[in-house]
Amino acid sequence: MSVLEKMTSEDAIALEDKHGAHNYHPLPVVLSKGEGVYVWDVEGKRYYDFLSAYSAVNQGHCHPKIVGAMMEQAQTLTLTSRAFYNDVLGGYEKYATETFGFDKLLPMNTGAEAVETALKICRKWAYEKKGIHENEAEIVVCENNFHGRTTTIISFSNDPVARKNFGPYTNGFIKIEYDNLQALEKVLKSNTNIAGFLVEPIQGEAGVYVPTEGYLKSAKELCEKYNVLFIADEVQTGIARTGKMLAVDHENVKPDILILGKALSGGAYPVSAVLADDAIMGVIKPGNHGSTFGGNPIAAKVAIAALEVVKNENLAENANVLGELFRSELNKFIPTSNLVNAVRGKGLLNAILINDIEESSTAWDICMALKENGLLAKPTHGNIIRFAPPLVMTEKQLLECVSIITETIQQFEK
Ligand code: IF1
Repeated sequence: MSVLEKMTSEDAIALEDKHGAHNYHPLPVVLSKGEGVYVWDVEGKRYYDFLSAYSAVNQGHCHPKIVGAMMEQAQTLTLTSRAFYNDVLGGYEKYATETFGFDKLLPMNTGAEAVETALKICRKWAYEKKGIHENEAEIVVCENNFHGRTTTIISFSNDPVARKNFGPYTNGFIKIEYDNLQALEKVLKSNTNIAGFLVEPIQGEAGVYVPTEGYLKSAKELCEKYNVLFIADEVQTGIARTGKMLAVDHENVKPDILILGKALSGGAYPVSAVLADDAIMGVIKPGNHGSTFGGNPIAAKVAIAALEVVKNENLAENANVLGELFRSELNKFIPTSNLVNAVRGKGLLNAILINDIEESSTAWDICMALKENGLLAKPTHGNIIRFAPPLVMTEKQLLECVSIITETIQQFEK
Protein backbone atom coordinates (compact mmCIF):
# COMPACT_ATOMS: atom_id res chain seq x y z
CA MET A 1 0.00 0.00 0.00
CA SER A 2 1.45 3.41 -0.91
CA VAL A 3 1.86 5.41 2.25
CA LEU A 4 0.02 8.22 0.42
CA GLU A 5 -3.13 6.15 -0.13
CA LYS A 6 -6.15 7.08 2.06
CA MET A 7 -5.76 4.90 5.12
CA THR A 8 -8.09 3.79 7.88
CA SER A 9 -7.38 4.52 11.53
CA GLU A 10 -6.46 0.89 11.91
CA ASP A 11 -3.90 1.15 9.09
CA ALA A 12 -2.36 4.28 10.61
CA ILE A 13 -2.09 2.75 14.06
CA ALA A 14 -0.56 -0.42 12.62
CA LEU A 15 2.05 1.61 10.71
CA GLU A 16 3.07 3.54 13.82
CA ASP A 17 3.12 0.35 15.87
CA LYS A 18 5.38 -1.39 13.38
CA HIS A 19 7.72 1.42 12.40
CA GLY A 20 7.63 3.91 15.28
CA ALA A 21 9.27 3.86 18.71
CA HIS A 22 6.69 3.09 21.37
CA ASN A 23 7.39 6.16 23.50
CA TYR A 24 3.71 7.05 23.84
CA HIS A 25 0.44 5.26 24.56
CA PRO A 26 -1.95 7.43 22.55
CA LEU A 27 -5.73 7.29 22.75
CA PRO A 28 -6.77 5.10 19.74
CA VAL A 29 -7.88 7.98 17.50
CA VAL A 30 -6.12 8.98 14.27
CA LEU A 31 -6.47 12.66 13.48
CA SER A 32 -6.19 14.06 9.99
CA LYS A 33 -7.62 17.60 10.16
CA GLY A 34 -7.86 20.44 12.63
CA GLU A 35 -9.73 23.74 12.57
CA GLY A 36 -10.33 26.01 15.55
CA VAL A 37 -11.65 23.95 18.47
CA TYR A 38 -12.29 20.90 16.28
CA VAL A 39 -10.26 17.98 15.00
CA TRP A 40 -11.41 15.20 12.65
CA ASP A 41 -10.27 11.58 12.49
CA VAL A 42 -9.49 9.76 9.24
CA GLU A 43 -13.03 8.39 9.11
CA GLY A 44 -14.35 11.98 9.18
CA LYS A 45 -15.66 11.99 12.77
CA ARG A 46 -15.43 15.42 14.41
CA TYR A 47 -14.22 15.96 17.98
CA TYR A 48 -13.83 18.86 20.36
CA ASP A 49 -10.12 19.00 21.19
CA PHE A 50 -9.84 19.31 24.99
CA LEU A 51 -6.09 18.81 25.11
CA SER A 52 -4.88 21.45 22.60
CA ALA A 53 -1.66 19.45 22.17
CA TYR A 54 -0.91 20.08 25.85
CA SER A 55 -1.69 23.79 25.55
CA ALA A 56 0.24 24.42 22.34
CA VAL A 57 -2.85 25.10 20.21
CA ASN A 58 -4.28 27.92 22.34
CA GLN A 59 -5.15 29.96 19.22
CA GLY A 60 -7.11 27.06 17.70
CA HIS A 61 -6.04 24.54 15.08
CA CYS A 62 -4.67 25.93 11.82
CA HIS A 63 -5.43 29.56 12.64
CA PRO A 64 -5.46 31.29 9.23
CA LYS A 65 -3.30 34.22 10.36
CA ILE A 66 -0.63 31.90 11.80
CA VAL A 67 -0.70 29.45 8.91
CA GLY A 68 -0.67 32.38 6.47
CA ALA A 69 2.43 33.87 8.10
CA MET A 70 4.12 30.46 8.05
CA MET A 71 3.30 29.82 4.39
CA GLU A 72 4.44 33.28 3.29
CA GLN A 73 7.78 32.95 5.07
CA ALA A 74 8.21 29.32 3.96
CA GLN A 75 8.13 30.54 0.35
CA THR A 76 10.64 33.32 1.06
CA LEU A 77 13.41 32.21 3.45
CA THR A 78 13.17 29.25 5.83
CA LEU A 79 16.54 28.99 7.55
CA THR A 80 19.82 30.92 7.54
CA SER A 81 21.35 29.63 10.79
CA ARG A 82 22.62 32.34 13.16
CA ALA A 83 25.91 32.49 11.24
CA PHE A 84 24.18 35.35 9.43
CA TYR A 85 21.45 37.84 10.33
CA ASN A 86 17.97 37.58 8.88
CA ASP A 87 15.34 40.28 8.36
CA VAL A 88 12.72 38.80 10.70
CA LEU A 89 14.42 37.81 13.97
CA GLY A 90 15.14 41.32 15.29
CA GLY A 91 11.57 42.44 14.77
CA TYR A 92 10.27 39.34 16.57
CA GLU A 93 12.68 39.87 19.47
CA LYS A 94 11.54 43.50 19.76
CA TYR A 95 7.86 42.54 19.65
CA ALA A 96 8.20 39.71 22.15
CA THR A 97 10.45 41.56 24.64
CA GLU A 98 8.00 44.50 24.61
CA THR A 99 5.05 42.13 25.00
CA PHE A 100 6.48 40.45 28.10
CA GLY A 101 8.56 43.33 29.51
CA PHE A 102 12.15 42.10 29.29
CA ASP A 103 15.34 43.50 27.72
CA LYS A 104 16.38 40.41 25.77
CA LEU A 105 15.07 37.17 24.21
CA LEU A 106 17.13 34.06 23.40
CA PRO A 107 15.26 32.06 20.73
CA MET A 108 15.12 28.25 20.85
CA ASN A 109 12.79 25.58 19.47
CA THR A 110 11.32 23.21 22.07
CA GLY A 111 10.27 23.81 25.64
CA ALA A 112 12.95 21.51 26.99
CA GLU A 113 15.61 23.37 25.03
CA ALA A 114 14.37 26.62 26.54
CA VAL A 115 14.44 25.13 30.05
CA GLU A 116 18.02 23.88 29.47
CA THR A 117 18.93 27.35 28.19
CA ALA A 118 17.47 28.98 31.30
CA LEU A 119 19.44 26.59 33.54
CA LYS A 120 22.69 27.43 31.71
CA ILE A 121 22.04 31.19 31.96
CA CYS A 122 21.21 30.84 35.67
CA ARG A 123 24.39 28.90 36.42
CA LYS A 124 26.60 31.30 34.41
CA TRP A 125 25.01 34.27 36.21
CA ALA A 126 25.70 32.55 39.55
CA TYR A 127 29.41 32.14 38.78
CA GLU A 128 30.02 35.47 37.07
CA LYS A 129 27.64 37.79 38.96
CA LYS A 130 26.75 36.19 42.30
CA GLY A 131 30.25 34.84 42.90
CA ILE A 132 29.38 31.20 43.57
CA HIS A 133 32.40 28.96 43.03
CA GLU A 134 32.40 27.30 39.60
CA ASN A 135 30.61 23.93 39.42
CA GLU A 136 29.04 24.47 42.89
CA ALA A 137 25.79 26.18 41.85
CA GLU A 138 22.55 24.53 43.01
CA ILE A 139 19.14 25.16 41.47
CA VAL A 140 16.02 24.53 43.55
CA VAL A 141 13.17 22.66 41.81
CA CYS A 142 9.84 21.29 43.00
CA GLU A 143 8.67 17.76 43.65
CA ASN A 144 6.38 16.45 40.88
CA ASN A 145 7.78 18.92 38.39
CA PHE A 146 7.63 18.53 34.66
CA HIS A 147 10.08 20.60 32.64
CA GLY A 148 10.84 18.32 29.67
CA ARG A 149 12.68 15.14 28.87
CA THR A 150 16.39 15.85 28.37
CA THR A 151 18.87 13.98 30.54
CA THR A 152 19.54 17.01 32.76
CA ILE A 153 15.84 17.79 33.18
CA ILE A 154 14.84 14.23 34.08
CA SER A 155 17.78 14.22 36.51
CA PHE A 156 15.63 16.39 38.80
CA SER A 157 12.35 14.61 38.06
CA ASN A 158 10.81 12.32 40.65
CA ASP A 159 8.70 10.49 38.05
CA PRO A 160 10.32 7.05 37.88
CA VAL A 161 8.89 6.35 34.41
CA ALA A 162 10.52 9.50 33.04
CA ARG A 163 13.78 9.00 34.94
CA LYS A 164 14.68 5.34 35.52
CA ASN A 165 17.60 3.87 33.56
CA PHE A 166 18.59 7.17 32.01
CA GLY A 167 21.48 7.77 34.46
CA PRO A 168 24.06 8.89 35.31
CA TYR A 169 22.17 12.02 36.26
CA THR A 170 23.17 15.70 36.26
CA ASN A 171 24.04 17.08 39.69
CA GLY A 172 23.26 20.52 41.09
CA PHE A 173 19.54 20.38 41.84
CA ILE A 174 17.67 20.43 45.16
CA LYS A 175 14.04 19.28 45.29
CA ILE A 176 11.53 20.85 47.65
CA GLU A 177 7.79 20.46 48.11
CA TYR A 178 5.71 22.56 45.70
CA ASP A 179 3.59 25.35 47.19
CA ASN A 180 5.64 25.29 50.42
CA LEU A 181 7.26 28.63 51.26
CA GLN A 182 8.83 27.35 54.48
CA ALA A 183 10.65 24.66 52.54
CA LEU A 184 11.87 27.26 50.04
CA GLU A 185 13.08 29.69 52.74
CA LYS A 186 14.77 26.87 54.64
CA VAL A 187 16.89 25.85 51.64
CA LEU A 188 17.67 29.45 50.64
CA LYS A 189 18.70 30.34 54.20
CA SER A 190 20.89 27.29 54.72
CA ASN A 191 22.75 27.15 51.41
CA THR A 192 24.81 30.00 49.93
CA ASN A 193 25.31 28.18 46.63
CA ILE A 194 21.74 28.52 45.42
CA ALA A 195 21.65 30.10 41.94
CA GLY A 196 17.99 29.84 41.07
CA PHE A 197 14.49 28.52 41.76
CA LEU A 198 12.80 26.86 38.77
CA VAL A 199 9.03 26.58 39.14
CA GLU A 200 5.85 25.97 37.13
CA PRO A 201 3.27 28.64 38.14
CA ILE A 202 0.73 25.79 37.94
CA GLN A 203 2.02 22.21 37.88
CA GLY A 204 0.47 20.84 34.69
CA GLU A 205 1.53 17.23 34.43
CA ALA A 206 1.26 16.79 38.19
CA GLY A 207 -2.44 17.19 37.63
CA VAL A 208 -3.12 20.94 37.20
CA TYR A 209 -2.01 21.72 40.75
CA VAL A 210 -2.78 25.41 41.40
CA PRO A 211 -0.64 26.72 44.27
CA THR A 212 -1.97 28.73 47.19
CA GLU A 213 -2.84 32.33 46.33
CA GLY A 214 0.26 34.43 46.99
CA TYR A 215 2.74 31.56 46.70
CA LEU A 216 4.40 32.89 43.55
CA LYS A 217 4.66 36.44 44.93
CA SER A 218 6.15 35.28 48.22
CA ALA A 219 8.51 32.88 46.47
CA LYS A 220 9.77 35.72 44.26
CA GLU A 221 10.29 37.89 47.35
CA LEU A 222 12.30 35.12 49.00
CA CYS A 223 14.43 34.81 45.86
CA GLU A 224 15.09 38.56 45.94
CA LYS A 225 15.98 38.38 49.65
CA TYR A 226 18.57 35.66 49.04
CA ASN A 227 19.80 36.89 45.61
CA VAL A 228 18.49 33.81 43.78
CA LEU A 229 16.96 33.92 40.27
CA PHE A 230 13.22 33.19 40.05
CA ILE A 231 12.77 31.14 36.87
CA ALA A 232 9.17 30.71 35.67
CA ASP A 233 8.48 27.81 33.33
CA GLU A 234 5.41 29.10 31.45
CA VAL A 235 5.73 26.63 28.59
CA GLN A 236 2.32 25.16 29.43
CA THR A 237 0.70 27.94 31.52
CA GLY A 238 1.78 30.87 29.35
CA ILE A 239 0.27 32.59 26.30
CA ALA A 240 -3.16 33.30 27.83
CA ARG A 241 -3.90 29.70 28.89
CA THR A 242 -4.72 30.57 32.54
CA GLY A 243 -6.73 33.74 31.84
CA LYS A 244 -3.76 36.15 31.80
CA MET A 245 -0.96 36.44 29.26
CA LEU A 246 1.24 34.68 31.83
CA ALA A 247 0.18 32.70 34.89
CA VAL A 248 2.57 34.80 37.02
CA ASP A 249 0.53 37.86 36.00
CA HIS A 250 -2.23 36.71 38.38
CA GLU A 251 0.15 37.72 41.19
CA ASN A 252 1.95 40.54 39.34
CA VAL A 253 5.22 38.64 39.58
CA LYS A 254 8.00 39.42 37.11
CA PRO A 255 10.34 36.41 36.86
CA ASP A 256 14.08 36.95 36.55
CA ILE A 257 14.02 34.42 33.72
CA LEU A 258 10.86 33.59 31.73
CA ILE A 259 10.55 30.38 29.72
CA LEU A 260 8.00 30.16 26.87
CA GLY A 261 7.13 27.48 24.32
CA LYS A 262 4.13 25.58 22.91
CA ALA A 263 1.48 28.27 22.15
CA LEU A 264 4.23 30.81 21.43
CA SER A 265 3.72 29.40 17.90
CA GLY A 266 0.06 28.41 18.22
CA GLY A 267 1.17 24.83 17.66
CA ALA A 268 2.13 25.50 14.06
CA TYR A 269 5.91 25.20 14.46
CA PRO A 270 8.43 24.48 17.23
CA VAL A 271 9.14 27.85 18.85
CA SER A 272 10.41 28.50 22.36
CA ALA A 273 12.16 31.39 24.03
CA VAL A 274 13.98 32.50 27.15
CA LEU A 275 13.52 36.14 28.25
CA ALA A 276 15.56 38.07 30.81
CA ASP A 277 16.90 41.55 31.46
CA ASP A 278 20.42 42.62 30.48
CA ALA A 279 21.86 42.12 33.98
CA ILE A 280 21.18 38.38 33.56
CA MET A 281 21.11 37.74 29.80
CA GLY A 282 24.34 39.75 29.50
CA VAL A 283 26.32 36.75 30.77
CA ILE A 284 25.71 35.05 27.42
CA LYS A 285 28.47 35.87 24.93
CA PRO A 286 29.00 34.73 21.33
CA GLY A 287 29.68 31.01 21.21
CA ASN A 288 28.21 30.25 24.66
CA HIS A 289 24.92 28.83 23.39
CA GLY A 290 22.79 28.38 20.27
CA SER A 291 20.95 26.01 17.95
CA THR A 292 20.66 25.47 14.20
CA PHE A 293 16.95 26.35 14.06
CA GLY A 294 16.78 28.73 17.03
CA GLY A 295 15.43 32.08 15.81
CA ASN A 296 14.83 30.95 12.24
CA PRO A 297 12.73 33.22 10.01
CA ILE A 298 9.67 30.94 9.94
CA ALA A 299 9.71 30.61 13.76
CA ALA A 300 10.00 34.37 14.13
CA LYS A 301 7.16 35.15 11.73
CA VAL A 302 4.92 32.45 13.22
CA ALA A 303 5.55 33.66 16.77
CA ILE A 304 4.69 37.26 15.87
CA ALA A 305 1.43 36.09 14.28
CA ALA A 306 0.64 33.78 17.23
CA LEU A 307 1.10 36.59 19.76
CA GLU A 308 -0.92 39.03 17.62
CA VAL A 309 -3.81 36.55 17.51
CA VAL A 310 -3.75 36.21 21.32
CA LYS A 311 -3.95 39.99 21.70
CA ASN A 312 -6.32 40.83 18.85
CA GLU A 313 -8.79 38.07 19.78
CA ASN A 314 -8.53 38.84 23.50
CA LEU A 315 -7.89 35.18 24.25
CA ALA A 316 -6.70 35.70 27.82
CA GLU A 317 -10.03 37.30 28.82
CA ASN A 318 -11.92 34.59 26.93
CA ALA A 319 -9.96 31.91 28.79
CA ASN A 320 -10.69 33.68 32.06
CA VAL A 321 -14.45 33.94 31.50
CA LEU A 322 -14.90 30.46 30.01
CA GLY A 323 -12.69 28.91 32.68
CA GLU A 324 -14.88 30.35 35.42
CA LEU A 325 -17.94 29.04 33.59
CA PHE A 326 -16.40 25.58 33.16
CA ARG A 327 -15.53 25.22 36.83
CA SER A 328 -18.85 26.59 38.03
CA GLU A 329 -20.79 24.19 35.78
CA LEU A 330 -18.72 21.21 36.95
CA ASN A 331 -19.08 22.30 40.58
CA LYS A 332 -22.84 22.05 40.10
CA PHE A 333 -22.40 18.50 38.77
CA ILE A 334 -19.88 17.20 41.32
CA PRO A 335 -22.30 16.94 44.29
CA THR A 336 -24.43 14.61 42.14
CA SER A 337 -21.47 12.39 41.24
CA ASN A 338 -19.80 9.53 43.10
CA LEU A 339 -16.95 9.53 40.63
CA VAL A 340 -15.71 13.11 40.47
CA ASN A 341 -14.13 14.50 43.62
CA ALA A 342 -13.23 17.97 42.45
CA VAL A 343 -12.44 20.28 39.55
CA ARG A 344 -9.44 22.60 39.73
CA GLY A 345 -7.59 24.99 37.48
CA LYS A 346 -7.22 28.53 36.27
CA GLY A 347 -8.52 29.96 33.01
CA LEU A 348 -8.89 27.12 30.53
CA LEU A 349 -6.27 24.88 32.17
CA ASN A 350 -8.44 22.59 34.30
CA ALA A 351 -8.62 19.04 35.53
CA ILE A 352 -11.09 16.78 37.33
CA LEU A 353 -10.04 14.36 40.06
CA ILE A 354 -11.60 10.92 39.69
CA ASN A 355 -12.59 9.12 42.87
CA ASP A 356 -10.54 5.99 42.24
CA ILE A 357 -7.03 4.72 42.93
CA GLU A 358 -4.28 6.05 40.71
CA GLU A 359 -3.70 2.62 39.18
CA SER A 360 -7.34 2.21 38.12
CA SER A 361 -8.35 2.49 34.47
CA THR A 362 -11.40 4.64 35.25
CA ALA A 363 -9.92 7.90 33.98
CA TRP A 364 -8.75 6.20 30.80
CA ASP A 365 -12.13 4.50 30.34
CA ILE A 366 -13.89 7.86 30.75
CA CYS A 367 -11.58 9.39 28.12
CA MET A 368 -12.37 6.50 25.76
CA ALA A 369 -16.09 7.15 26.29
CA LEU A 370 -15.57 10.89 25.81
CA LYS A 371 -13.93 10.05 22.48
CA GLU A 372 -17.00 8.08 21.45
CA ASN A 373 -19.09 11.10 22.45
CA GLY A 374 -17.03 13.52 20.35
CA LEU A 375 -14.58 15.04 22.83
CA LEU A 376 -10.85 14.29 23.14
CA ALA A 377 -9.09 14.47 26.49
CA LYS A 378 -6.42 12.37 28.17
CA PRO A 379 -5.64 11.53 31.78
CA THR A 380 -2.50 12.93 33.35
CA HIS A 381 -1.13 10.88 36.23
CA GLY A 382 -3.58 8.11 37.05
CA ASN A 383 -6.96 9.38 38.12
CA ILE A 384 -6.83 12.99 36.91
CA ILE A 385 -8.27 14.13 33.56
CA ARG A 386 -6.94 17.40 32.15
CA PHE A 387 -9.36 19.63 30.20
CA ALA A 388 -7.64 22.30 28.11
CA PRO A 389 -9.52 23.34 24.96
CA PRO A 390 -8.27 25.99 22.53
CA LEU A 391 -8.88 29.49 23.92
CA VAL A 392 -10.96 30.49 20.87
CA MET A 393 -13.91 28.42 22.17
CA THR A 394 -17.31 30.14 22.42
CA GLU A 395 -19.57 29.97 25.47
CA LYS A 396 -22.08 27.91 23.48
CA GLN A 397 -19.41 25.37 22.51
CA LEU A 398 -18.12 25.21 26.09
CA LEU A 399 -21.57 24.50 27.50
CA GLU A 400 -22.06 21.77 24.89
CA CYS A 401 -18.76 20.25 26.02
CA VAL A 402 -19.77 20.46 29.69
CA SER A 403 -22.85 18.42 28.76
CA ILE A 404 -20.75 15.85 26.90
CA ILE A 405 -18.39 15.56 29.89
CA THR A 406 -21.07 15.29 32.58
CA GLU A 407 -23.31 12.94 30.57
CA THR A 408 -20.32 10.71 29.78
CA ILE A 409 -19.25 10.52 33.42
CA GLN A 410 -22.82 9.64 34.40
CA GLN A 411 -22.45 6.51 32.25
CA PHE A 412 -19.85 5.35 34.78
CA GLU A 413 -21.68 6.27 37.95
CA LYS A 414 -22.37 3.16 40.00
C1 IF1 B 1 5.62 14.85 26.58
C2 IF1 B 1 2.30 18.17 29.82
C3 IF1 B 1 4.04 16.50 29.89
C4 IF1 B 1 5.92 21.41 29.94
C5 IF1 B 1 6.52 22.37 30.79
C6 IF1 B 1 8.55 22.23 29.58
C7 IF1 B 1 8.00 21.30 28.72
C8 IF1 B 1 6.66 20.87 28.88
C9 IF1 B 1 5.75 22.98 31.93
C10 IF1 B 1 8.86 20.74 27.60
C11 IF1 B 1 6.09 19.87 27.95
C12 IF1 B 1 4.52 18.29 27.22
C13 IF1 B 1 5.56 17.31 26.76
C14 IF1 B 1 4.81 16.10 26.31
C15 IF1 B 1 3.51 16.08 27.07
C16 IF1 B 1 3.38 17.42 27.71
C17 IF1 B 1 3.32 17.33 29.17
F1 IF1 B 1 2.70 18.57 31.01
F2 IF1 B 1 2.10 19.24 29.05
F3 IF1 B 1 1.23 17.42 29.90
F4 IF1 B 1 4.76 15.64 29.39
F5 IF1 B 1 4.03 16.57 31.16
N1 IF1 B 1 7.82 22.75 30.59
N2 IF1 B 1 5.00 19.26 28.18
O1 IF1 B 1 4.62 21.03 30.15
O2 IF1 B 1 8.42 21.24 26.37
O3 IF1 B 1 10.17 20.02 25.07
O4 IF1 B 1 7.84 19.16 25.08
O5 IF1 B 1 8.36 21.33 23.92
O6 IF1 B 1 6.86 14.95 26.63
O7 IF1 B 1 5.00 13.79 26.72
P1 IF1 B 1 8.73 20.37 25.05
